[in-house]
Amino acid sequence: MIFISRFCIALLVISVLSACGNNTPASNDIANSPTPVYTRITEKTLNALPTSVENAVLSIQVGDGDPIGFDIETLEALGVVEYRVMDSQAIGEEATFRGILVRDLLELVGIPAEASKLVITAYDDYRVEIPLSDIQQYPVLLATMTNGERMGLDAFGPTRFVYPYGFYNLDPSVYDPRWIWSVKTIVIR
Ligand SMILES: Nc1nc2c(c(=O)[nH]1)N[C@H]1C(S)=C(S)[C@@H](COP(=O)(O)O)O[C@H]1N2
Ligand SMILES: [Mo]
Repeated sequence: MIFISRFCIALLVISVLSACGNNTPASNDIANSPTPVYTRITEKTLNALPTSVENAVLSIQVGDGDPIGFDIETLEALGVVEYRVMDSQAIGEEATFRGILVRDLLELVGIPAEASKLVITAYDDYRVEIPLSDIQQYPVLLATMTNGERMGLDAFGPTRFVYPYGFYNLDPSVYDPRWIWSVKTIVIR
């Protein structure tokens, strides 16, 4: 009898321990989302600003500084992550977006202390302003791939801002316009 109850306690201890060690993934974001938002695909290998990029798809400008051109490969050298999200606006269904965290791009180029927003323009001349707080709070993507494919201008590329809808409570009337596609210039102001 004693043997059996000891055995039961041992079983209980083992099951509790294994449940604890169950590797429940913690949120990978600064602002707490109930579930981890993104999966990391590659690590960062880029640590210096690119110079004389030939096939730049976009430029980023810090204040009144010179625009810094980035090609897709250089952007992706910041480390690629992905998440799946409903894209009701452009594609009209859920899609897996792969790209870099805008946060990582800003960290590379540097954010002036007085800066408060990003002013972004697209190849179709659409323009939107995004508060820097978005980038700090949410894992906003600069996507370079949708469902495993590069995006041409006709597929909302070559790069596109993607917000983690579904992981956070983001009001579409505020955030839909911030899903800017075909990004041409980003100015930190
Ligand atoms: N490049 C670009 N991105 C854009 C837009 C655009 O016209 N051009 N429209 C924005 C707006 S206002 C919204 S609501 C969403 C969806 O636009 P849609 O409803 O015109 O498809 O994408 C945003 N991103
Ligand atoms: Mo819109």
